[in-house]
Amino acid sequence: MGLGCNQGDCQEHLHAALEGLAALAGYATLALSSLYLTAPVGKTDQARFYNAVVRGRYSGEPGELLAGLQAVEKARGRVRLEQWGPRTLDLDLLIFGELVVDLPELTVPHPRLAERGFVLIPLAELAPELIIPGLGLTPGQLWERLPAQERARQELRQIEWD
Ligand code: A4P
Ligand code: MG
Repeated sequence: MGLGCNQGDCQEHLHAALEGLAALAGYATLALSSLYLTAPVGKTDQARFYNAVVRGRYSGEPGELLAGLQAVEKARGRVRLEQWGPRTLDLDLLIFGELVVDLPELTVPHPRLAERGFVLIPLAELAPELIIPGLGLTPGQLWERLPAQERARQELRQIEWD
């Protein structure tokens, strides 16, 4: 899962998200990446994001996990005002084992994962050898494939978890 926040006390929102995830039935967290402060991608005139990635095990269906993620977002007061706009908490389902899903409500692997350092760099920490289903490359290879200028623009900075 990808975790993002750029509104309010992000360390607090992200810690609450991790607790919310841990409380989902059938879900267990296996590993948490470092925390990164990152320049906004997509809609660039907004505050920097705090981003991290968690790896977990889930015993149910991907659609059920997505519903669980949305319930955790909602519990943190997330209101959807604007696509790609500021948010207290964004939880994205990045990868679900070997699965490739392309439905209106759920695309896995996450469709924009390959252009996003805030996903690829923390993912590379947790799973450097992972070949991303449907893309055939590791997170590090996908990152290296991006133009150097774009990588620099994303300004990934590793910071300490509180
Ligand atoms: N959806 C489909 N597939 C998925 C998936 N794999 N994981 C659907 C999660 N959701 C998925 O998402 C809109 C709809 O996507 C959901 O109803 C779900 O059915 P949303 O979270 O409601 O809306 P959003 O997050 O505003 O839009 P979107 O398109 O998900 O945006 P992203 O891709 O999440 O990007 N820059 C930095 N530096 N760091 C960030 O974290 N995040 C975004 C948001 C933009 N720029 C950023 C960051
Ligand atoms: Mg999202």
